[in-house]
Amino acid sequence: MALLAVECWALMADVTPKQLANLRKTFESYDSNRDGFIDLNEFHALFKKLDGDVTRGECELDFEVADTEGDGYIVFEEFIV
Ligand SMILES: [Ca+2]
Ligand SMILES: [Ca+2]
Repeated sequence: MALLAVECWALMADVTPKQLANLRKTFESYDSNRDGFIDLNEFHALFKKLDGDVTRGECELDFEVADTEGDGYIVFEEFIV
């Protein structure tokens, strides 16, 4: 049976299925419109929650780092790596 990329990563990083489930829950809590991606708006909202006044510009830099494919969305795989 083929493993999903996320499951491969979990094996390599020694992440238990339970930790993986928690990560997915965290991801889903950030994905406020539930489309399976975190976009810049959701990312910014998250940052504001964590650290009061972060500007959108500051967020954009971190967003670009996290969005390794550069498609403007953070998927679960990009989120956890
Ligand atoms: Ca979303
Ligand atoms: Ca992406």
